[in-house]
Amino acid sequence: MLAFLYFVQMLINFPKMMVISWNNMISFQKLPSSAPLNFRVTTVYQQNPELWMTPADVIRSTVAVNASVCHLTMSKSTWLTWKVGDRVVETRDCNQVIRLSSSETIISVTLSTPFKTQKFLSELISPPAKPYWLAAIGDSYSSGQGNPDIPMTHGSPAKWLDDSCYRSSKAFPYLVSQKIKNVTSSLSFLSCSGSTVDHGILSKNGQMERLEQMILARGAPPDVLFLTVGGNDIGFTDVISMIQRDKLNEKFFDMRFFFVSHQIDRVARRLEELNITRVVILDYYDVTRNEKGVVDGSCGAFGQVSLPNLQLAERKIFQKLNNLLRRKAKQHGWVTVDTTEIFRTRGICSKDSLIRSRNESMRLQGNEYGSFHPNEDAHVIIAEKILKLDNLGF
Ligand SMILES: *[C@@H]1O[C@H](CO)[C@@H](O)[C@H](O)[C@H]1NC(C)=O
Ligand SMILES: *[C@@H]1O[C@H](CO)[C@@H](O)[C@H](O)[C@H]1NC(C)=O
Ligand SMILES: *[C@@H]1O[C@H](CO)[C@@H](O)[C@H](O)[C@H]1NC(C)=O
Ligand SMILES: CC(=O)N[C@H]1CO[C@H](CO)[C@@H](O)[C@@H]1O
Repeated sequence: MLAFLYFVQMLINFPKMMVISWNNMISFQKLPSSAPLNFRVTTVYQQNPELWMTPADVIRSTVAVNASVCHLTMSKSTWLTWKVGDRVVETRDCNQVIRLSSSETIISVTLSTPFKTQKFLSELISPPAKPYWLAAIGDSYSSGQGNPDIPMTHGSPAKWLDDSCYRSSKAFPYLVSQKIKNVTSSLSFLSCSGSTVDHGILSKNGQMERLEQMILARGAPPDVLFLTVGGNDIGFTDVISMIQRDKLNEKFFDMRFFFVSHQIDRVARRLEELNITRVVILDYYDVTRNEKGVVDGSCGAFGQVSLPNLQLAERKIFQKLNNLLRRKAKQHGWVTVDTTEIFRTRGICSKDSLIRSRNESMRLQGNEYGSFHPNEDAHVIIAEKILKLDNLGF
């Protein structure tokens, strides 16, 4: 008889149990104490971000919740049967960590004791799990070149999220997705050291194509996309080698700038086709300034280069590229991250440098490819700056 009354009361209370709030964590409305049964569900802390590198990752994505009836008084012999979709777990534990895919919206639990017929069923509906989706495409700047996850030691090579792309969990895209408050995040980290628009970003099986496949699997574009592009297209390595040989040819670079401008427009067109509206583009970090904010190559990092040549390159190439990037960002409605202040006194010859030197690169990763890239402190500062941007929903 008592069981029957409980059952009736549960039916009466059932609609209340569906009132839920998903704002910060899944928290189901607390039911009146007269309610015979309710369970508490909290999100389980998950390491952010979940890496989404293929469509399968996107589809498999889950959120872990902790469903608990530990606050109810139950006899020790009670069995709990948790049910989500086709999955059934029988346990004596009063709580259960359950992974929900975005299509699963109902959790139920049945309590049963061996000799009594009491059986209480409760079902709660939660809206689809929705991680904040970040994507990063571009070159070594956003891949985190120069900053292995674990530096090399005697006998074992440096460790990276991906060693052919020099992709690092110390890079700003990863740091930003790690630090997003109160939501789970996923990151499609596609940036790859050495990428240009033609080789890496828009090429066949390139970064944009891989992103497109994930967008199709998801049925929606990423919430925000980070982009670092232009440095390899303009040919930063050529710039350095030309100023070393005292052969900086402005005319040659004028043509390159014309080409890079066109390449960025091609990237913009693809992003538009994919309905990616929130694009954050970073200008290039200035490697040339010392602690006084003055262009300085005297520490030898640039090799044998005259100061006038370095000043010329700084003005006619590095700054000019950043002006182009800012202009393009404005034209395409992208958010720009201006790093001028960050690197104003912290170039490679600064006493307080934020740039990897060749020696550091050799020591950390066993080759020189990391040199001239922002170091891990720089990535932390850039990530902080991005997290403070308005209108990104971080
Ligand atoms: C789940 O909830 C129960 C009861 O509230 C708690 O004791 C347990 O530690 C939680 N488990 C996790 C993984 O959060
Ligand atoms: C972008 O949006 C348009 C219009 O809503 C839609 O037709 C198109 O399929 C979308 N593209 C992708 C890749 O989702
Ligand atoms: C880099 O390493 C080389 C060889 O180990 C050394 O001779 C040179 O002084 C170092 N340069 C700097 C700037 O520390
Ligand atoms: C569950 C969770 O992460 N809650 C956090 C939401 O954000 C506030 C303010 O940043 C934190 O205090 C909570 O811990």
